[in-house]
Amino acid sequence: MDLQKLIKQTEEKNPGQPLYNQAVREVLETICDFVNEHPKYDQYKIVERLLEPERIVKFKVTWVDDKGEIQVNRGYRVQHNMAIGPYKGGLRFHPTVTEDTMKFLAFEQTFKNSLTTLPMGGGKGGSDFDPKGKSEGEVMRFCQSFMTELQKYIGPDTDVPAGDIGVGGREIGFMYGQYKRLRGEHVGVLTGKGLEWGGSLIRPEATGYGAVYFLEGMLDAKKDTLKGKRCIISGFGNVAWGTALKLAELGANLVAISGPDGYILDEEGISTPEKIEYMNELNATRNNVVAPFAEKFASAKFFPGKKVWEVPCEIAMTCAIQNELNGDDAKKLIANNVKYVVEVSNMGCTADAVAELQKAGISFAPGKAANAGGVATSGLEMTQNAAHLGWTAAEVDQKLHGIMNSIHENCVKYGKEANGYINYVKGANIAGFIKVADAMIAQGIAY
Ligand code: 2IT
Repeated sequence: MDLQKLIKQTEEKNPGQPLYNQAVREVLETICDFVNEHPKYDQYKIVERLLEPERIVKFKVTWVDDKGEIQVNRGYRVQHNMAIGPYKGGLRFHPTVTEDTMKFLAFEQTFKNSLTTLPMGGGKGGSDFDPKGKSEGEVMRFCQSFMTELQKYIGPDTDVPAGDIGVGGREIGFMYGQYKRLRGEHVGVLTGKGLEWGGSLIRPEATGYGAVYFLEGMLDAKKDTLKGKRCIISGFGNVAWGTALKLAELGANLVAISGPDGYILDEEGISTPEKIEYMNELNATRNNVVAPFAEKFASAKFFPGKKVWEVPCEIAMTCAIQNELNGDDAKKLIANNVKYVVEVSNMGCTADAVAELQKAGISFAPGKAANAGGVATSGLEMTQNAAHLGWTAAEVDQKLHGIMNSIHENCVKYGKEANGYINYVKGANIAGFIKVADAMIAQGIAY
C-alpha cells in the first residue's frame, strides 16, 4: 500500500472531517509495513475497502419539548464493517456529534471489536441531541422518536447498538421500549439493558474494569504493580466510575477526576464507596459539572477551568471524550514523570500527544485496546440473550478479564519493537486488522 497516497485520498474524499482523517491516519501509519509484507491484502484492496463505511444512515429526529415546542435533531448510524459479525457499537447523544464523529468512532469500533475475540462487526450511531438540562419526559420522547427511525436499520443479527456518552441505562430502556412496541419482539437488539429485562451483570462496570485489567497487563510487562500508584483520570461519568471502582479495589491511589468545568484533586484519595458512588449521582443530574464534588467532600479541592493533566501522577487515564489530552498536556505529564498513559475514551489523545508519549518511552495504550471491555461485555450480553440465560457477575467478570488479557497479549505480539518497547498502538491496529481483513478475503468481493 502507498501510505502517503492513501492518506491524501482519504483527506480528499472526506473533507471537513478531521476526526475521521485522524483515526484513519493513525491506523494506516501503523499497519503499513505489515500490509506490505503480506501482498494478499493489497491484491484484495483490503485497506482501500476498509476506508469506506458499508453504509451511513442519517435521519431527522423530531420531538416535542416540555413547553410544547417542536425540536429537530439529527440522528446517525454508521455501519462500518460486518465481516466478522453483526454491526456493534454505541449510541452517543452529545452536541458535538456530527457525521465526522460517527465515522471515526465506527472505524475505530471495527478494529476494537475484532480485538475482543468475539464475533462483532463495527458500527456507531447517535445524535447531536444535548441531554444537559432536559427533563426525563423530554429524554423519553427524544429516545422514542430516535428509535422510531433507527429500528428500520437494526436487529439482533444485523446491528446491535448500546450506550456511549449521554446514553446510559435510562436511555437504553426508553429506546428498547419503543423498539419492542414497534416490532413486537423482545430480542437482544440493544445491549446495556436493565438486569430484569435481558441485561448482563457487570456491563455498567465493564469499560472501566476492562481498562484497569489492561493497565495491569502493561504494569506486569514492566514487572511493576498497581498497588499504591498515584493515578489521575479525566471525566466522572460511567467509564470514569468503573475505572475508579477497580482502581480502588486493587489498591491504587486515585487522586483526581474532572469535568468540563475543571478538576477535583483529593489527596485523601477517591477510593471510598461513598465518593465513588457520588460520581454516579453527579452524573445522573446531567448537568455535566464536577464542582459539587468539592462541596460534598471536605478533602476535595476544585480547580475551575483547569485540565486535570497538570496534576503530577504515575498513571493517567482519559475517561471523557476524544482529543482531550493534547501535546502540551503530554509534555506536562512527562515532565511530572508519568509512567503509564491509558486512553479509555475513544481517541482520547491527539496525534501530537501520542507522538510525545511514545518518543519519551512512556507505556501508552490506545482506546481501541484499553476500552474494549465495554463492547466485549456487550458481546457477552448478546450471547446470554441468544441462549436465553444469565451468567453470574463472577462468570462475566472472569470472561472479561480473560478477554482483556488476550487483547494485551495480541498487542505485545504485534507491537513489540526491537528495543523492547511495546508499541500498543501498532499492536492493536495490526491485530485488529488481521481478523477483519482475512474474513473479507474469505467472503469474496462483497463489500
Ligand atoms: O465505544 C464503545 O466501545 C462503546 N460505547 C460500547 C459499545 C457497545 O456496543 O457496547
